[in-house]
Amino acid sequence: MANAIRALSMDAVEKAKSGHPGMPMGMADVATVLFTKFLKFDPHDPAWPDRDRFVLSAGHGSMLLYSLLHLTGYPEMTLEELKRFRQLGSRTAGHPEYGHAPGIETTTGPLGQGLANAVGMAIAERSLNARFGDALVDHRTYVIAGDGCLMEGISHEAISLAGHLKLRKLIVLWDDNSVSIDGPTALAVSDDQLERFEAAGWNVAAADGHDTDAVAAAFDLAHKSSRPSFIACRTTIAFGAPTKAGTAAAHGAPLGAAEIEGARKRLGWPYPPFEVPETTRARWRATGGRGAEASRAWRERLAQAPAELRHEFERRQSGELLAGWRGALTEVKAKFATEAPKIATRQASGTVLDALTSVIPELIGGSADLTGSNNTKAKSQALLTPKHYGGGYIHYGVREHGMAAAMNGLALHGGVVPYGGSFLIFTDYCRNAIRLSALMGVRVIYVMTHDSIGLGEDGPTHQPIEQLAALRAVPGLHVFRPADPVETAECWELALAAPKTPSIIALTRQGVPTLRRDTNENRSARGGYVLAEAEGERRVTLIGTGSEVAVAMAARDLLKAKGVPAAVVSLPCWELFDAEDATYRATVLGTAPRVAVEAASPFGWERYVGEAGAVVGMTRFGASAPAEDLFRHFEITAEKVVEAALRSI
Ligand SMILES: Cc1ncc(C[n+]2csc(CCOP(=O)(O)OP(=O)(O)O)c2C)c(N)n1
Repeated sequence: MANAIRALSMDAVEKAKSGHPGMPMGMADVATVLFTKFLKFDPHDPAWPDRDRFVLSAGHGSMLLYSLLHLTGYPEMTLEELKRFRQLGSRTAGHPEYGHAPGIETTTGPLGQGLANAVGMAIAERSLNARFGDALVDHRTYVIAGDGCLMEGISHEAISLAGHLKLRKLIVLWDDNSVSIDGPTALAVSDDQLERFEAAGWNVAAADGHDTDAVAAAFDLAHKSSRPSFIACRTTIAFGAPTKAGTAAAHGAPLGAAEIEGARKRLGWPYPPFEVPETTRARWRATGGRGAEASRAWRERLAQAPAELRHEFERRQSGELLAGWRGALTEVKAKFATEAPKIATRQASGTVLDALTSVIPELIGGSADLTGSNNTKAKSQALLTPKHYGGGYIHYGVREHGMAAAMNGLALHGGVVPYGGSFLIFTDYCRNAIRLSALMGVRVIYVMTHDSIGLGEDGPTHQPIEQLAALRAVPGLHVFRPADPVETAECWELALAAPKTPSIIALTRQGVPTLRRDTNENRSARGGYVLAEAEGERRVTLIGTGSEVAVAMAARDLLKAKGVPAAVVSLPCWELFDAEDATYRATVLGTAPRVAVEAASPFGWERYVGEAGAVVGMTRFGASAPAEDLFRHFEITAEKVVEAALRSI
């Protein structure tokens, strides 16, 4: 059965003239043990919520996954698809892509991400188990990780968090083949991985990855552990290849006709390319059929569960929020508008969360050790800990990248809605995970506070300059920068209402005035709108986001005193604004000259202000000083906006 994986993998890579045959051939035995004996799955019910999750973190070995999905009978993973490996429009992309075919649980390829996603999946499982019980939620998360995954920094964050949270249903299978691209791993790494995982609180074991009994015994032990488990599977990369086995040459290139012929001989696999004999196919199909009874029994348990529990479970799985959740926001918005507080938008966000957590019980919040700064913990939230997985708040520790990737896993698992906080500057520390949220289209909400020089004394290391531009460049990511408490509530509403889009909510540390007094309509929903129309014929349009909308409003007053009618446009979300029709955008932006103001890199603002317009922004790094001094020093002031406006009209 393992040889079927090996043959399909080398054949597909050969046909595509590109790909990674070594890893699938090396891990074929381990994967066969996992799928034939342990993994709970049903190819005909691939979205079965209580299935085990299988994550191929070493995504370059994608043919391992595709072969398994094909052989076990996932209807979409046909032999044709294997033959179209790495071709445009196929389900068999170079690296596994979430959504391309059932059975692909996450997009992997950037090494280490899958491992960290799996931590999130395992957290989601424990969380839902605490809420819905063993009858409905009781599954494992398996990961195959390679040397590369374990060398990546993110693996440290992931395994440390998993050990701390005692995620006993997480099992990592390490493809311990001592080879990566440059050659033997000894060139670059000397870690004792078993000791490393043990130090992080894991149960560890080692097995010969080609001895199926030994691998199975390690699984049995792992299932009994009260900790997450790490199984080092000693393997030979490209097992079976006569000259390339055990060498880096087999990592990422087709083996070539002669080597493949030699491998077929060695493995005792005399069949032509892409052919799997019926007896072997039948055994794999039987493996695929193993889970049907379990999934049927599970559906029966769900059907027999108390109606309220069942409906809640089904609602959460669908990703739909409880009817009426927006009502909680309506009240908060109305209160903001009436009381018109001058508060930081991070504080407004905290108030919003206090209102949301009771109406959206599936929210799982957290912060990378900045809870008090990010205002991410709602008053009612209990901590999610090994003793209480039912809690709704995670102290992720100083692990931004691990947090972001875990949130992807939480969202992918389903049944929960993750949000997590850090400083906006540290989006750079978790950028790849943010990018993958967007690539996969999952609802992950990043609460990123301290969004400009307005954070003050912490200085230029902490003051974002280019981060907004960089995040706005990510396709499919909504970057919100609300101007005041009302917009903050509106942006939260928009982030939650987009089940397939990740959001960044960039929030201030410093207080901002409440500018909006109308709350009937979510005006942020169109991305940008006229906050204050010019009194008289518009001579200039001032555009701002976040805390600089108040700067634009002050500039508008100064211009008015000079007899220059100016409009102020708040632009909290470029992506939503760009999605509006041209007429709306033209009406908002107007035909008068435009001046943008944002305490960040001007990069990208040309598109709104045009050649003739001006941008008041940051063209260098910030400095350490009180916020008001910095705005003056860097000339992000109403007076400078007025000067720019007068120059441009
Ligand atoms: C973050 C990241 N960096 C670099 C790469 C490029 N890359 C792909 S596979 C690989 C080597 C991985 O070695 P290992 O995990 O031992 O895989 P094996 O050689 O056993 O297939 C590298 C550097 C990547 N995919 N992701």
